[in-house]
Amino acid sequence: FIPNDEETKATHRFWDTQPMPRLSTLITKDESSQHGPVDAPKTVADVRQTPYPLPAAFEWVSVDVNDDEWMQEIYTLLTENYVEDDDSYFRFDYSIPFLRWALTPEGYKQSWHVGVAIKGRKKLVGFISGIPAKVNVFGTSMDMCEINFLCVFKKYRENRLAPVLIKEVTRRVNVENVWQAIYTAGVVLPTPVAQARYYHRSLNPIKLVEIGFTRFGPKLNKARAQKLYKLPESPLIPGLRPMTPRDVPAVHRMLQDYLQRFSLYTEYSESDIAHFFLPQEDIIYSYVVQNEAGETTDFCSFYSLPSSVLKSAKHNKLRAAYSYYSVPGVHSLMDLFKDMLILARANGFDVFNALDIMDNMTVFKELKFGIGDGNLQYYLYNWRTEPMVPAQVGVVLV
Ligand code: NHW
Repeated sequence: FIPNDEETKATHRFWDTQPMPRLSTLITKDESSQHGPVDAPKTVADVRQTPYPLPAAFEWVSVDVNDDEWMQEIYTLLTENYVEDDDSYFRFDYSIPFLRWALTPEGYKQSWHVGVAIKGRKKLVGFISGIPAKVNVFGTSMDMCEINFLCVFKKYRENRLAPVLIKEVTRRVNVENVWQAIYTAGVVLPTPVAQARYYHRSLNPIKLVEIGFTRFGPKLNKARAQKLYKLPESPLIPGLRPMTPRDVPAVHRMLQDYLQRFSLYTEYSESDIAHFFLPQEDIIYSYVVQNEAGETTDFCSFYSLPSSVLKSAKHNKLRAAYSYYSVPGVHSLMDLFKDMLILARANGFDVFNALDIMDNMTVFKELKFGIGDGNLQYYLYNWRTEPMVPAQVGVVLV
């Protein structure tokens, strides 16, 4: 990843104060080959004990995700204010059950679910979340925090509330003796470790055109598009079936073995495997292949993340499936992806999205994925390392 001139020269009032390598230094091999924390090591005793100050009208809340009213608040904040595409055609619409799933792996901490509320009211104007994760970077295994769902209510934007949320979550993470974090974002900030790109596979091409997600190329019309993207009714790999609790140890083994080949990956515990991969409708879809001897040989998974459709008279929701983790064994990644497309279509998804990370790039052409616009940057907080190409990245953040 090489930042462009504009990105290299941009000044960042907040990010330039953070323990991140400078964008302009990334390209010098000398500095980038030194792996390690950017900040001088600290102890919990060095960490500020009190929350950062907020404007008088606001207060901090550690959101209780088991409280339905607070979950509804997070949902409303995100569904009205979270990530949109550049032209505001779509906005992510993470469901409440999905958010609960994403925020509560074993060992999660309520204090890392950080909200800014209007004082004395159950009304959120900002949010950021962290969950614990063991992350391996070029062979070094670290307890990290995985950051996601940073959001500020539209009306309160550009008031430097985001830096306060980031500093406060950092403080709460440091208090637990954790000093590194991983996160992804569309924007280029100091300094990505990798830059990935989304690819999209149409499952319901007509709807995708109607909502402005895609356009028919010069040689396509409705009938041709339907024919081009047509898929079989049911999966083709014999013995492919939904994952069950009994598959957890086998999936754990397969995934851990497989992920070790990447320069950046999560070290899952068995409990994480059960939490993140056991199927839940409209959240996570996981499948294993079992051979005639009863052995589990392959694994594949995708998650459900719909978007609100903002500019269509005919549709208000885009149902998108996102490739999660897959482990080829007896069958190829191509065949696993093909079955995921079939299953996603059968489950009513309109599009199947995947990043060009891991070995995903090898399936896109044959399976008729098209390249998306915009990149997804991967970041490590307070960890200097070598830049990676997407094929070295083995982490998917939902
Ligand atoms: S990326 C999704 C982020 N969310 C959205 O895009 C939702 C829609 N946008 C908003 O809600 C996945 C607001 O625009 C946000 C910024 C809140 C984005 N990451 O308050 P100000 C994640 O959740 C910087 C990091 O005035 P605002 C990952 C920006 O460059 N920084 O802006 C999150 C500027 O700093 P600079 C971002 O528009 C990772 C400053 O914010 C950013 O009202 C977080 C301006 O602040 C982004 N996506 O609110 C980091 N977008 O230096 C975690 C903008 O350039 C770090 N900014 O002046 C690790 C923490 C834990 C460490 C533990 C050891």
